[in-house]
Amino acid sequence: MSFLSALRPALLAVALVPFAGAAIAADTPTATPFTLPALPYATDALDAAIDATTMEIHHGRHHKAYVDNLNGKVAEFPQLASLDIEQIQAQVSRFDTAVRNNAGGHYNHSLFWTVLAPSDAVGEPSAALAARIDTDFGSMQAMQQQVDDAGKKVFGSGWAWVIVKDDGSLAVTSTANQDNPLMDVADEKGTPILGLDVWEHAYYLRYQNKRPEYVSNFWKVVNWKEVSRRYDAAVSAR
Ligand code: MN3
Repeated sequence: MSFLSALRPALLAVALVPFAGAAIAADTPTATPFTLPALPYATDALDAAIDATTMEIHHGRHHKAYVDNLNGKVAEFPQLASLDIEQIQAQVSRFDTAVRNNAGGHYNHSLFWTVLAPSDAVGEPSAALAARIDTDFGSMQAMQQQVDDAGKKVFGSGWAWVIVKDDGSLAVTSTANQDNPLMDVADEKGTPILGLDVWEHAYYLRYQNKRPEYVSNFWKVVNWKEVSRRYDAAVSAR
């Protein structure tokens, strides 16, 4: 596969525009199809649960590193450039451990920022999501307890998730490292609608070893409008 054919069409279009293309030397591999999304709020906006310094480092350094490292794998695996980040998860076993870790890290954090919101703007679960939570867990409180338990029991680094399974039901699961339930290698697969990052980098500055306190405060900043939107999208896509 030639280098140019590996580029995403959008990038190719940019490269073919006169003048704009002049900045991209044809013989220089500069394909960086993955980009760090901006935070949808200020770094101090989640202070009810997460301090500004943690947000700055977590987004600006940790997430950025996953994006940079994933872009750094495109020369070795040119097909990455023609896949979106969800598609990569679904076939991650075709690639190496570095792609698995960094594509997972990019997907997971991109989801994480959107399912959080300032505590005065978190909204409520939609009627459809609330009903599904009651059906599958008995109550919101019971679902939160399962997520808390999943987050606390992750040994080392990982994530707790609420997923929509193929049959439309909700489940709580956890993954190690930067794995997620979209991955073809996941033990329990589904579409994540809420993710809780329990890596120490997500909470250590404020909470040190008190992961349960971080997990408890996490619920103050869960963006129910976005979780509900993701629930609707997952159910519609089935
Ligand atoms: Mn993280």
